[in-house]
Amino acid sequence: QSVGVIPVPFSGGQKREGVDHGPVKIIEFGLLDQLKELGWAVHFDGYRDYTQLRPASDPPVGKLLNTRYVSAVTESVAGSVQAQLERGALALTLGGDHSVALGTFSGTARVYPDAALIWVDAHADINTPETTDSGNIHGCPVSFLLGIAGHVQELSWVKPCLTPDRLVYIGLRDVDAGEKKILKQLGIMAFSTHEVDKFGIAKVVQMAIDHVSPNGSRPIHLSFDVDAMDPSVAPSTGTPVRGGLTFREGHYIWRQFMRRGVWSLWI
Ligand code: DIR
Ligand code: MN
Ligand code: MN
Ligand code: MN
Repeated sequence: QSVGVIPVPFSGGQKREGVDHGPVKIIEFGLLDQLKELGWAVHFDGYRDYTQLRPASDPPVGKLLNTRYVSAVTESVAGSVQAQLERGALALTLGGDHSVALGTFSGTARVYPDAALIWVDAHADINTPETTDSGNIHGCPVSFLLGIAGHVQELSWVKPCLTPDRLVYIGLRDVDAGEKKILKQLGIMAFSTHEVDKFGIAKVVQMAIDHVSPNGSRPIHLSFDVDAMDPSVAPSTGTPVRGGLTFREGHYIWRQFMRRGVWSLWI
């Protein structure tokens, strides 16, 4: 089994520098060797300099910040993910901030149009250009993927490629008011940390998979925001939220997805 590792050292989807160091650090700490030890054939093309895609001028589009930059980077990432999947590999994207999921899921949907999305995060990242308070696109990717963001010319390469029934959340505990309305309106299934306490992580993961991929019928894209984890185990995130997943709960989720689909990790 082959895995294509795609590092995306990018932080333009939010305001804090540093999240862009994630992929380099993860690889420096030995990810590629660890994957090889687990028996994976590892495909790694090295680092791309995404800063070259930074436009000279990138004024706000409504409330959205760095829209052109995010758009260029994520469109490129979509192509990289698509290329790995087309050669039959698993795509493992390392962010970077979560705006990059615009690229990872869009690239996945090009190859697997019925793909489901499991979003592990303290946040729902389903703000629209209207509901966002921060203007950070890392809080908005899901609304663009669902096609409920309205038309944003600068991000028009992103096509609606997800439906509410193919989306499920695990780990939510910091959801904006506008996001709560959207989740309710669209009937999106979400397991907050409350449900993790109530049912245990094993049952939650099973229910999540059964919901988006009944009888294993759909390929699954796992989008894992490291802020889903408790800050005591994963402090290096731009937006820590207390009360997160334990080290073992986080590991449990990853183990259950081994060989099930397409992974990505966000800092
Ligand atoms: C917040 C934070 N809801 C926003 N989102 C984060 O900016 O829209 N997502 N941190 O991971
Ligand atoms: Mn996120
Ligand atoms: Mn984030
Ligand atoms: Mn988050």
